[in-house]
Amino acid sequence: MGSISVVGVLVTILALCCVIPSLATDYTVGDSSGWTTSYDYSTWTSGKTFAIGDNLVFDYAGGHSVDEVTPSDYNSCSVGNSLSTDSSGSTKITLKTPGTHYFICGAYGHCSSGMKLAVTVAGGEESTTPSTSTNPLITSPTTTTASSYTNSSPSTLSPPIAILFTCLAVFKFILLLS
Ligand SMILES: [Cu+2]
Repeated sequence: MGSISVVGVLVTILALCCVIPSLATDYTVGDSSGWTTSYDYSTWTSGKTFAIGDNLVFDYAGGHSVDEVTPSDYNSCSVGNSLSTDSSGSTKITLKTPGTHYFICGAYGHCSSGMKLAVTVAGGEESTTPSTSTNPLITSPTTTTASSYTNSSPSTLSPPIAILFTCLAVFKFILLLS
């Protein structure tokens, strides 16, 4: 009695455990305002957490562009040395590396009018092998500097696996009660 629904709940929980870490988020820069002058993008980024694999979507009218620039060009609003540029009107940028990424509008005067965006991507491993970022289970920081815990096996138990074992333990407990 009731064991089928318990199994159903367990399967649902396990499915959620597996799916949640791999979700990538699309962020529309400036929300409904889009990519424009006279908007405070530092306010827009505050409170948001950006992860590797997330996308920035810039929507804008003609006359603007999205230029990825160096920190110094971002601070000084210098145009013309951009690392990449796009003026298609809808620019989607996938955040592939941790650290801070800087974007400005390449139109003269627009950066100083507010069209500048700095996005910091969490996920701290200073790895030079981008192939590891394709596996969502390896995005958790497991660097030796970050783990000050005296765990006997710090690298063998990733968070999703730990959640899975917790789910199994709860399931066994429910079976014992029924
Ligand atoms: Cu502009």
